[in-house]
Amino acid sequence: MSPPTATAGSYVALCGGIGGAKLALGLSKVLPPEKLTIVVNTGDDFGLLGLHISPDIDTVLYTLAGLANRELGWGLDGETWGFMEALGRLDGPTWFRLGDRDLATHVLRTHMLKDRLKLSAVTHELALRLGVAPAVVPMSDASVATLVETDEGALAFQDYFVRRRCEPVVRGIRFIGAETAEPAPVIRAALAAPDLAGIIVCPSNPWLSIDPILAIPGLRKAMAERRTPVVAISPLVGGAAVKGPTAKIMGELGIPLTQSSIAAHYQGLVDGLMLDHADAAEAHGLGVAAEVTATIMRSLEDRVALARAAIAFCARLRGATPESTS
Ligand code: FO1
Repeated sequence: MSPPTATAGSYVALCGGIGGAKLALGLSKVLPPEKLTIVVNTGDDFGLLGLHISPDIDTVLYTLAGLANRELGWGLDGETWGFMEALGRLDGPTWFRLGDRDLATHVLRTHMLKDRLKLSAVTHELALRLGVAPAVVPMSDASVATLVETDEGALAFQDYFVRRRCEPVVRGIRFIGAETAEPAPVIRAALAAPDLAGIIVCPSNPWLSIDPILAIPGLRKAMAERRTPVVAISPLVGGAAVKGPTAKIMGELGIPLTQSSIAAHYQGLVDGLMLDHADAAEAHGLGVAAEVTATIMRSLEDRVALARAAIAFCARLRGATPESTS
């Protein structure tokens, strides 16, 4: 793969965990690192055994560092589970699996936060130490917690997602603390950059992974005020989610499993929606520009191709000739 060119404008990507990280990796392969800011959902963050755990940040960092556990989608490659075994023997909580290698990240992050570093500074430091060059930024330094209202009552995100395996029926989703949270300063700067060429909403779960980011008023406002295209990649292919509980949640919230629903969800915020060839018949009447492409990312080549297509779509919406990113 040839190196990225220095001529491209800058891009901001909004990203959740596994699906988002795949596209973030593709973007990191085609853009110079100083031209890419990846804003990561922290609504999934939680405390366990005194540790501050930021699952989506870690998934993005590990993926960009080439260290991700490909089987699980989260955690580190070559992981061992001695800590979990010992914890189980002591009757400690084992529903959320912390691998021996991964544990080092949680311990160090927690230690740095106790030393009064902000989450964005800690994330920057971890990225440096893992050799991740693009800016990976938590959506806010303030705590914002995703709360899932279910038929069994309100559940903290990881209780719903991991402990209950997304089984309870979702009635609504809230983001506790979002109203007063400010975007991390790096995000404001990236969204105000004079060369900002596009904002890319990764194919993460719109309700669970992107909405927490958009729930931060300052971030939403900065996005609404920008003069550059925002494009989203649909997480649905052929009426089903590529991964995770997106389709189940949409069904439970009474939302049809269509590309129109995704376009409607992002209405007023995005200028374009990218959908898979399988959904070409749905490309008209979405109320936003549509781009039909291959959105399923199995290989690195797929990730790079989708990143290039998203950048080219931004260029098309700007009315510009696409920059060379090959
Ligand atoms: N997901 C699971 O389904 N089970 C786990 O035990 C689990 C542990 C875990 C540990 C560290 C980490 O960074 C992520 C982990 N995840 C686990 C993934 C995570 O809960 C979700 O994928 C995200 O929060 C949703 O994006």
